[in-house]
Amino acid sequence: MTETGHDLAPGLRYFPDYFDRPAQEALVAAIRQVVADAPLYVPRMPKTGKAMSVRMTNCGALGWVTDKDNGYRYQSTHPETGRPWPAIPETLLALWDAVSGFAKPPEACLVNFYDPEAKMGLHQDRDETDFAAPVVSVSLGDQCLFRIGGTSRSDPTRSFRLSSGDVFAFGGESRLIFHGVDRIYPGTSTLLRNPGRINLTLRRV
Ligand code: AKG
Repeated sequence: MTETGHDLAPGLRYFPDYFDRPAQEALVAAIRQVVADAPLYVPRMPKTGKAMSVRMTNCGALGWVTDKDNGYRYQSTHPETGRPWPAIPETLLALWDAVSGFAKPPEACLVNFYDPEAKMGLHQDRDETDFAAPVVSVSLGDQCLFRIGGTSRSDPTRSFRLSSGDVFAFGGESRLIFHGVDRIYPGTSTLLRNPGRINLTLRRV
């Protein structure tokens, strides 16, 4: 674990290589258990019902979900199985304690799986009510091109190639910055059995 992060902007902290390879493997094993209990599903955009290219699940008391009829929201159960979400793995709770600077624990952990063609458009994480808490984000598996901007959609953006084990924290003045994933670089990591990337985001809701 590397707990020295770089401040990229006020409230925006980047911890390259936070998790070493054994820690990444343990985290993937924990996420496999989450997925066994709460399977990945295809989220759909509000109103249009268009499928997102990532597949998703969650762990924690609440999970972020989206569908055609009810849109973006947090709920306490999996949209397909109806079961409560599994608990957030201990390693992620420890990560939150180490990097969030926030006393209360995370309530939600969104698990995004990107296959080599998947991407995520620039957006803000603003379905939460508590913007005092940061969002803490973990990358596992193949590298991706991660883009961040400012708090207005028209602000200039910059891009980073994120690698497996990297951690980002968006808090304070950067809590509502636009961010997204422009592409995956398949074959750049041997961590996962198949090409692709897992992203985990810890949040207070
Ligand atoms: C989100 O889940 O809101 C994200 O922006 C994920 C970003 C990532 O995959 O690094």
